[in-house]
Amino acid sequence: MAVVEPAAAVAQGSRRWRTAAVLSLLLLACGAVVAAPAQASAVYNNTTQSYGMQFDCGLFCGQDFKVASNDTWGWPGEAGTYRINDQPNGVGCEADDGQVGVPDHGYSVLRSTGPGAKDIVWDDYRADNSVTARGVNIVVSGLACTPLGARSRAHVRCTLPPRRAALVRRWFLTADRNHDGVIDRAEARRAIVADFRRIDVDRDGAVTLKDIGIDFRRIGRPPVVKPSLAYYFPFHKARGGSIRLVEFERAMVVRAGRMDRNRDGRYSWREVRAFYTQRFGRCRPVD
Ligand SMILES: [Ca+2]
Ligand SMILES: [Ca+2]
Ligand SMILES: [Ca+2]
Repeated sequence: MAVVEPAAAVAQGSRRWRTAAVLSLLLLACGAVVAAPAQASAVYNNTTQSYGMQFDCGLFCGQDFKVASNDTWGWPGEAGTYRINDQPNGVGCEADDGQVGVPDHGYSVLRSTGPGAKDIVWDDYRADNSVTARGVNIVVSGLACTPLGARSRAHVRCTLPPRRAALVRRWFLTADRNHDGVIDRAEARRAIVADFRRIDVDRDGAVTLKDIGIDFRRIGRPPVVKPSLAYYFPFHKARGGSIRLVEFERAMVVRAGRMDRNRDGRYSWREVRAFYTQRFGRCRPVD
């Protein structure tokens, strides 16, 4: 066994202490990153009607859902962007670009201003319950905001509102890791994996009701979490209490397939912008 001289032992101890301190600081720093609060994107429908909604939480992440009267729907993880797209009710989207979709978005509350499905406003809140937008008007469906309902696309011109365009562009540039202007299959998969990790709030490799509960508590108005994962993730089809990456990826790849117009397995900015313009664009007639 090697004998350590007292002075050397002190120096060695000092080095160990410094190493331990550095490691502790690194762990603390990593912990701070891991513990950074994700924010649920939630919709509180405090109206007398149910509404169909479109939700997007990343370039290849999103789904459509319905939120019933006096009910709540939400998705764990960081901010998302959504719009009402409820053709049977004849409701379109908020009248201006609004605040929905900014990174600090927490939740929205829908309120009735009259008896009809179109008589609603919504208020947007950050996760700390401060208001980002109040009483944003809802536009009746039609050319103004819903190209999906446009009868003749040959006679309308649709564009993405600036804030949403900036958000989608940011998603695109993040996903395009090699900066060649196109997202290939590998880049798309990495983006989907990153989205999955954001919604797997407790990082146990599966998305469960626990993740939803944790994240909803982080916004100041936690709803009662329903005992059905399929309510929050309609693609899940009630097959058990957890969603693994493979299931999430399968669902999101199907969704992304609608984006790949020329079927080459890659996503250009033009294709991505067209997809999101269809979902979130504003249209006006052209001569
Ligand atoms: Ca690329
Ligand atoms: Ca989890
Ligand atoms: Ca393509």
